[in-house]
Amino acid sequence: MKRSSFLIPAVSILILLTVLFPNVSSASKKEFKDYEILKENSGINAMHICLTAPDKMLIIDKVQNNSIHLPDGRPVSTLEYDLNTGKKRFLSLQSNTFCSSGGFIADGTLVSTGGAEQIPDKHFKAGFSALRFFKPCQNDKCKWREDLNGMMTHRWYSTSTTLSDGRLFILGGSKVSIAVNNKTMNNPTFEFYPRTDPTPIDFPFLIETLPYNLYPIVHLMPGPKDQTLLFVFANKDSILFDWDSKKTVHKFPRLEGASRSYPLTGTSVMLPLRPEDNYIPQILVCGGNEKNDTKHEAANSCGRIKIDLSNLDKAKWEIDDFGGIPRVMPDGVILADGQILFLNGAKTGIAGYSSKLGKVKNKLLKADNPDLTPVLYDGQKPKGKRFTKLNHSTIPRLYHSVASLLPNGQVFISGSSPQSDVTLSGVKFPTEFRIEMFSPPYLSSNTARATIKSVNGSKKLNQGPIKVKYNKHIKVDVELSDKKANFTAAIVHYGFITHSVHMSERYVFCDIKNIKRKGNGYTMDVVMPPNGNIMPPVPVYLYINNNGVPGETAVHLHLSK
Ligand SMILES: *[C@@H]1O[C@H](CO)[C@@H](O)[C@H](O)[C@H]1NC(C)=O
Ligand SMILES: *[C@@H]1O[C@H](CO)[C@@H](O)[C@H](O)[C@H]1NC(C)=O
Ligand SMILES: *[C@@H]1O[C@H](CO)[C@@H](O)[C@H](O)[C@H]1NC(C)=O
Ligand SMILES: *[C@@H]1O[C@H](CO)[C@@H](O)[C@H](O)[C@H]1NC(C)=O
Ligand SMILES: *[C@@H]1O[C@H](CO)[C@@H](O)[C@H](O)[C@H]1NC(C)=O
Ligand SMILES: *[C@@H]1O[C@H](CO)[C@@H](O)[C@H](O)[C@H]1NC(C)=O
Ligand SMILES: [Cu+2]
Repeated sequence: MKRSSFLIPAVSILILLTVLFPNVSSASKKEFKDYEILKENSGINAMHICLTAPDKMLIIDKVQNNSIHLPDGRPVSTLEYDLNTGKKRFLSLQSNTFCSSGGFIADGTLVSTGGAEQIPDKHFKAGFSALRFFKPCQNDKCKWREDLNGMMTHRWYSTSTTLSDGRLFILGGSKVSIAVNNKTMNNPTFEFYPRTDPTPIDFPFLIETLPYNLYPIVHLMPGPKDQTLLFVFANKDSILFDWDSKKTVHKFPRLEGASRSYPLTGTSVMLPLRPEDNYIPQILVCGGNEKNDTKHEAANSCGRIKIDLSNLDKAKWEIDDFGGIPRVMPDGVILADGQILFLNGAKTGIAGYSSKLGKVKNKLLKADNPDLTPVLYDGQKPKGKRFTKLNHSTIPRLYHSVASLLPNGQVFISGSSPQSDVTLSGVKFPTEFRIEMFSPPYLSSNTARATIKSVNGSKKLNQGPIKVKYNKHIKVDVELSDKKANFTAAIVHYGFITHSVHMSERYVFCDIKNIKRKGNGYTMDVVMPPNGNIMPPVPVYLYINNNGVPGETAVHLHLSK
């Protein structure tokens, strides 16, 4: 019980009481506060995060003047945070991870890609072409392994995306750390990990989209097994790219209005994929700014495009507002029920520091008027009815802040570091180490939450991912008192999260067959998606929802051929 709950002990006891005495549930449910600030903070800035186990958040900062140190005296730049206990396990790296990217590969290893310049006085090497490998483990012993020249070129602010074959596609970036990309420093190429080509491969789209094209948005296109297509968006433009033939196969119309890429940073999510819609994708791009201007109001707009590959000429952007709130540097988190939570960021300005890295404190703010109010987006509703404003937070989350869904349906929120180095006081927006657990509205619903008891015959849940295969039916047993249960099932990959880009984030609904009442619950067959283009062969979490309310905890699975 304790393992699957990320709450402070007092709340855990209430949850336990709920399980033992379901009738007191309405009393305990009120304990899901909208924002709970955890007792233990992150210790370093959560510039990049990635859930590597159901209760382990891997946090990656840049190399900066953190007050916690490794045994060798260097500042900690990465650690594993235990969501149950708040314990931090410090990890060591030799290279600078400043503004890097990452993603999982088929064997379940997280690969961190790129970074920035060396920091000689802190004994960190350049991370521009580094690859770093983290293979999650059950014994708290796993460490980073590094290959300082694992990539063929320098990549700062590049994007990594897991492909259907379980490789990583690493795109773009600049050759140095830079306030706005330019022709000289641009790296308009891509490469794969594991490497298959002798040189980086040209990607002219990243020349056409200068200067606002860093951290390009990439979504793996769902489709048949041997399809090899990516949707790539930068600035205001987007294409379909075939990574096998290495050719652009379609150019979409321009998304008019704001620029959406760094430093005029917006965000993007692919809406949940549904078997009943033949997995036809719809992509949402929201926020950003029209002008490279620290005082200019951010964009209150979103574009949404449906991409039916059999009728590409019909793919047009539909413009919506952004829930009535202008927002630059938003995070887009697909929640357990498939709705999208947009949060973090600011109402005015752009991303970045105002001064050169490591020199002066940021007196001149690049962004201001923090967006404390998240908006919820229901993609199934008609335009004009999709957004709802939620309760506001009290903590500004500006440049270098993050958010991720968790297996228990809550959202992990951390970071904010708009200064060039750790600055805890004397500035309007200090470096922020506090972690918030946000409870979406479904956690205050009165609907009973299912508890998954076994998956494909295994009762050993969330102690390492359970291997499952594409296209197969897996038997899932749940405990649930509700006699009129209304189930949906989904598998979710949270991805690698940094700078408003949720790399490889993906939500796929699964068909359910043969639902039967069994004991004090149900048994059912959940159908895994057909192939790696629907969900790549990576670690995912299985959610069983009742009337859209997620179960007590999702279960860690690993899809493979
Ligand atoms: C949202 O805020 C209102 C007013 O402060 C409060 O009554 C309500 O409980 C909050 N919702 C949640 C889920 O905490
Ligand atoms: C780093 O922090 C130490 C104290 O923790 C302080 O003395 C030093 O000035 C800081 N360095 C920079 C570059 O901010
Ligand atoms: C590109 O940026 C670099 C680094 O900031 C700068 O030195 C260079 O002059 C810029 N080049 C152009 C063509 O703007
Ligand atoms: C963006 O604005 C900054 C000042 O904030 C300026 O130094 C820079 O040249 C501008 N870049 C472009 C491409 O307009
Ligand atoms: C269920 O587990 C068995 C081994 O116990 C395995 O052979 C089978 O492929 C698994 N089913 C799925 C859907 O992965
Ligand atoms: C079942 O739950 C879904 C939400 O997940 C809802 O849209 C649907 O209306 C519900 N069906 C019934 C019969 O209540
Ligand atoms: Cu950055």
